[in-house]
Amino acid sequence: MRTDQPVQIRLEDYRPPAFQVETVDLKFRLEPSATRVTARLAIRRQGDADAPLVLDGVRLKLRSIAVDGAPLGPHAYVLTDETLTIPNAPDAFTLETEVEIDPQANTALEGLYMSGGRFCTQCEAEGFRKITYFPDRPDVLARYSVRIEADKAAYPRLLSNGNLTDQGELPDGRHFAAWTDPFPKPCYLFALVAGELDELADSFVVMTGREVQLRIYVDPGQSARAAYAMDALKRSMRFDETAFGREYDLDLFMIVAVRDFNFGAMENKGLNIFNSSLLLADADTATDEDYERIESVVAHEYFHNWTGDRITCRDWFQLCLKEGLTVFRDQSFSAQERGAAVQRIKDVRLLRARQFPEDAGPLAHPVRPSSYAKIDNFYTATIYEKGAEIIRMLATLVGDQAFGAGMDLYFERWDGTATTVEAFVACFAETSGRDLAPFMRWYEQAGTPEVRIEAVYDAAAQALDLTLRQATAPTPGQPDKLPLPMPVALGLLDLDGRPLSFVAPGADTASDRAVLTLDKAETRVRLEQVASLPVLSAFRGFSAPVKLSTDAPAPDAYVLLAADPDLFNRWEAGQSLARALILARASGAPDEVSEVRFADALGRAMQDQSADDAFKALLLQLPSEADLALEMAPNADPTLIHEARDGLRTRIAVHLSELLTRLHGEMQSDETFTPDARSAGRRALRNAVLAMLVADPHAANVERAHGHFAAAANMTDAMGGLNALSQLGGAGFEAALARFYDRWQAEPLVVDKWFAVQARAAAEDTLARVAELTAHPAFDPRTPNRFRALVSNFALNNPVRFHAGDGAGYRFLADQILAVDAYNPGMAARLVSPLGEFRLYRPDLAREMRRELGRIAAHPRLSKNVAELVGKALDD
Ligand code: B3K
Ligand code: ZN
Repeated sequence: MRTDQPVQIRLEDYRPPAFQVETVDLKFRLEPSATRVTARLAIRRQGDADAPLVLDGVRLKLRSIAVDGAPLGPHAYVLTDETLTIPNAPDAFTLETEVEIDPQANTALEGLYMSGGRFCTQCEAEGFRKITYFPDRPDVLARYSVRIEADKAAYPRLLSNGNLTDQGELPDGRHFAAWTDPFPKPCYLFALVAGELDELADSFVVMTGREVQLRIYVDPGQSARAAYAMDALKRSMRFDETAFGREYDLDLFMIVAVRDFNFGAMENKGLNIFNSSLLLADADTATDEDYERIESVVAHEYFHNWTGDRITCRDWFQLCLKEGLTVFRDQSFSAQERGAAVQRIKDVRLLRARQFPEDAGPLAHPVRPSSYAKIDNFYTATIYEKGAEIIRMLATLVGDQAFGAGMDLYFERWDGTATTVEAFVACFAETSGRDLAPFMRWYEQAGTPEVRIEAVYDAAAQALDLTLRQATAPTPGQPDKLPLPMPVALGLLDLDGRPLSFVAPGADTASDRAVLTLDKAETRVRLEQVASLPVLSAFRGFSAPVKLSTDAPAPDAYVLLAADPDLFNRWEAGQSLARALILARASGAPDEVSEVRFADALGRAMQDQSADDAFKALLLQLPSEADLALEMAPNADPTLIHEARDGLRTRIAVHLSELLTRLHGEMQSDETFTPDARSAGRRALRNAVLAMLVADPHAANVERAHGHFAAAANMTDAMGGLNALSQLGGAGFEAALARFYDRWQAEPLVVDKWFAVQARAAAEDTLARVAELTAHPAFDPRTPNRFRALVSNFALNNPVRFHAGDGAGYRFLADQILAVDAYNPGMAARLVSPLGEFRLYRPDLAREMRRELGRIAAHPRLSKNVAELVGKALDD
């Protein structure tokens, strides 16, 4: 089906801006429904002499316009809904405009809007055009000064980027603050916040000895809950100095938490704005997972100061230049703080859960797309997560030293500019002396490569012959795929699990590990001096984002699960064993003997004294239903998958009942809560053990789950208990829910969890319950956190109920998309992807999914955001 699609913007059409803006003076007179914005821009022509000046502007009421102080008559400029054009602009001049905007009515939460009675902004990607007329593109870098005027009682704090240069009183109970940001920046990094906020203050001495003031602003009464974020910020600042040689540049760094925010957080220069769910935490109201996310997002936004703010993107096609790289940097930080193997497993789990399905569906796109209608639709797992994988491969391929030198070169060469992926990769080509042209294909080619490894051991020659093949399936618009250069980190073990040495091609000495490069469709490699029949451990640490299959005999995976020195592959072996067992069940042929063997292997792993609790918790979690759907594609049946996965869990719970019960008891702790990685690991393991135990819901286990919930002294344990009870359902779960709500109804972030646990419940009546909850007095679809807790969670994290056989889940989601699209297109568009995954599912389900996409497409008033995604999905 061909659908009408919004106009596409193309990378190949990129042209430098005709005009640069050198300085921007903004003056805000804040009123909730009639804010006046005066902008004085120093503009200089840099392109063609006859090019008109075209500024972006959306929903602005133009009050006045002047060039070099002289008001422009109505014939000197042209206004449309989206632009202001001055045909005969001088070469260098000052443009002054005054506009009126209505933050109160801004429900899209883009530009200047109100949240909880405060003003705040979100400009990335194209929100600044809703504040004033401006060339709203990232390659226009200017120095900003900002003056904010507002009622003092209602808006005691007035914040913007940079340093505070002036403040004072005004008549009529008003006041002002003036801010100057000395670093040139694109307008998407502009920020303003005004309102009543409590402050948490601290400071940090950077590596060259300068003291930087740190401030976190939160809702009144909440500052104690920002302590962990402050701690994470200081650790991030130190990490960027030690790992990347980058220190903070301004004298002040501020973070503000707001309740209404379309996504996680935003890296505005010197004034990060955060969704409060990613900033506020204490033991009573936040789980260890919340703490972990806060730590990584605080780091991510802080790291953007160099990768994003100091060096930004030339155009939005280069989004991965800042996002993939910054995710790579925050993952490196988390690996240091939380343990490399555990972090790697979590990162790969996320990649598989979110990015692999994207790559397998109609919305597949390259890490650097070549066209888009709404760039907001491209803040995807592909750009972020796969973008980070590319940087990781680059580091593996060129080696630590050339990678470090390449990063230094990048920072030095491109500081203060808006640049491209090519410019970035060229730095590593220079420092490593390698030809990285073929590597660019990772940025240009969509789809997950499938790699197959076949191994033949030649006992007489003591050699292992490996054949590695790669292929990538076609994706929309890219029927033919080229081979990609990828690092293959591997090692050998003997059948008893001891490391086995070998000589890799080109190596002078024997080792038990090597990194090979696969850069053709097929490569043959001979490993020499292999003393006995080996077990191959390939793609250690997930050295490339591929789907791997091998011809290894099944018992090899048990050797790896028990003994691989690479912990990632130890976990991976467990996952692949579990996957095979679940798929066997789903196909109606459970392999009971192997199930027992697998359960025994898990049991032994649980008793391994040398392993981290956090690692064991991950081992105990079976592959997700989404993961399994990918394996079963194009005939995935979510009901079968759910039942098969549950069935295996029950078998493990029964088989390991004694061990798990003992562990659950032993790991209980009365220590005061601390969010450190070791304590969090213990709680994660105990919660994972409970989740497994309740798969065998006999009376003692049910009682154990109730006990766990009732005795919880922190939110991590309470949620562990509540999640386990949700698996059991029935009156016990209802009572726990009621108690939970009673206790926490005044805490929005906890109420979000209350909605989320119900949306994720596998019970048959979940869809009806979710629909009912949309009428709950605490449900407000205009608050993104609340909406996501209920609706997005249902669609993304409850496959068995979302994919109900009668299509009711799809209808519900389509209705929600249409309703939300009317006031917040960005949020609505992010709900399209679960419907876009129809290629993976049974034909009858796929048909229903497409039908709902069609119904959305037929709606007379769709946003560009939703229209682009729905159109692409249907064109497939
Ligand atoms: N750069 C922002 C994301 C902006 C999303 C705009 N639709 C947060 C981040 O990646 O750090
Ligand atoms: Zn980012």
